[in-house]
Amino acid sequence: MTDALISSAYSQALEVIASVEPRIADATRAELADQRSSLKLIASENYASPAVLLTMGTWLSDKYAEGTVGHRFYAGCQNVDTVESLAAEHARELFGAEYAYAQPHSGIDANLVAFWSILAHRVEGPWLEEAGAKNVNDLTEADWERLRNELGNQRLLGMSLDAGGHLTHGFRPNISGKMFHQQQYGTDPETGLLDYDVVRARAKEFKPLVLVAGYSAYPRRVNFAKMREIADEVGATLMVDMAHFAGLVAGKVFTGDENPVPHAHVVTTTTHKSLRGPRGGMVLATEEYAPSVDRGCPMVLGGPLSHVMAAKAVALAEARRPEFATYAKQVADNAQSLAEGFLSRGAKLVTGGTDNHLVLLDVTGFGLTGRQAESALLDAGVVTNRNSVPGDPNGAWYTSGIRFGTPALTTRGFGQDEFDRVAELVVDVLSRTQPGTTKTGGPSKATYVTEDGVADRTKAASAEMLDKFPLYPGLELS
Ligand code: DSN
Repeated sequence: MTDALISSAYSQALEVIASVEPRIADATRAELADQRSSLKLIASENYASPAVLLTMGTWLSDKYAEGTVGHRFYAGCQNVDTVESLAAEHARELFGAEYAYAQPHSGIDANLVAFWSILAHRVEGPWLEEAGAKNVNDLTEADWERLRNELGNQRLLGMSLDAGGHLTHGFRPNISGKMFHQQQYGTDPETGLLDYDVVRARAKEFKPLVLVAGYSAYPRRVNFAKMREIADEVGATLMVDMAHFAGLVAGKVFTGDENPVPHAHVVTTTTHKSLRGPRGGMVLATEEYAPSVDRGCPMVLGGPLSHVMAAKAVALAEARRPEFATYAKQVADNAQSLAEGFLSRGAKLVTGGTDNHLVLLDVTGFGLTGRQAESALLDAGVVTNRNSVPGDPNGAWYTSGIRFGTPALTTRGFGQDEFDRVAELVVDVLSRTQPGTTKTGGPSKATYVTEDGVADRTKAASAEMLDKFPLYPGLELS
C-alpha cells in the first residue's frame, strides 16, 4: 500500500465521520498526534498496521453471527464464516495449535471462555456418563443443579497479582476469584523468580482443577514444560495466558519449553499487545478441548465482532511473515538494553533484569510511589503504568513499581541505543522528582514535585528520537 493511498483513505474517512460528529473526528486526529509525540512504553500496547486498522472499519460490523462456523443462530453468515475460518487457520498455522477460536472480544473474555470450557470438559464429561446422558441436552434439572454445585467447588491455582499474574488468574475482585476456589503462587522473595518446586508443592497440597500460568508483569520467561509436568502430577488442566508475550511466541523468540502451545491444554491470548493486531482475544486448544471452547458464544460471549475477527486474520497473516520474527527478536533485545540502561544508572529492577518484553522498575529507590513516578513521567511525555512489585508495601493503588514494555516503540523502529537513552531520560526524571506533602505535613503517596525544566527537557530529547522514527511514516491527514 502506498503512503498516498493510506493518507487518502484516512483523510476521507475522517471527513465522512466529521460530517456527522466532528468532535469524534477531532478526537481521532488528536489521538494520532498524541501517539506520535509520546514515548509509549506501556507493555501491553502496540501500533497495529494500517491494513489491520482499515479492516476494522467495514460493514462486517453489521452482521450478527452468534454460534460457530457453519452453525450459526442467524441466516446469511457465509462471509463471517469465511472471515472466522481464516482467522482460525492463520492462528493454527502461526502457533502450531490443533484448534483456534477467534471470537473472544478481549483477554478477559478469552479467559472466561477457557474457564468455562475447562469446567465443561472436565465436569460435564463424567457427569454425562454418570447421568447416562449422551449430551448436555439430556441432563435433567436435578442434574444441572448438582452440576452447578460442583462447578462452584472447583479449584484454580494461578500466579498472584503482585508477583506479576493477572487479575483474571484468580484475583478475588475478578469473577475468576469467585467462580473458583482459588489459591495463588508467588515468586521467590529473594530473587523475584518463579520457584517451580514451590508451585509443585502448592499444587500437590491444593489439587487444583486448573493450573494457570502466564503473567502481565513478570519480566522473565516461564518453563511451560515444567508447568505441564506439575499439572499432570496433580491431574490439573494447564491453561496458559500468553496475552503479553504472544508476539514473542509467534516470532519464535520463545521456543521449546518456553513456548506454551505444545505444553498447555488451553492457551489464551489477546491480539493487540506484542502480537500487534486489533484489540481482541483468542483461544488455542488441543483437539480434546476444542468442542467445549467452541461453545464460547453464546456460553459467555455475545455476538462475534466480525470486523475485528477479519482484522485478526490480517494481523496473524502479517505475523507469519519473516519480518515479524525480526521484530520479535528486536523487542526482546530492546528490553535487555532498557534493563541494562536502568541497572547501569543504579536503578533497581524486579528480578534484577528481564528476558522478555518488559521491565519492572522498583521506584522506592527514588523515594517515590508508583503513582508519583507514573504521573511525573507522564508530565514529561513518557507514558507508562504503575504496577505492584512482589510484597508491595504501597498496595495495588499507589504501588511501588513502574512497568515498561518495548513492543510499541520497537514497531516505530527504536533499537538498543534508543532504549538506553529512554532509560537515561526516565532515571533523570525520577531522580529529580520528590514526594509532595499531605495537608498534615506528612509524605504524600500521590503528589510530587519535579524540578523545573525537567519535563520540557525530556520532551525535547524524546521528540528528537521520535522524529527519527515516525509513527505511520507517510500518513498525512488533510
Ligand atoms: N491491561 C493489560 C495489561 O496492561 O497488562 C492486561 O489486562
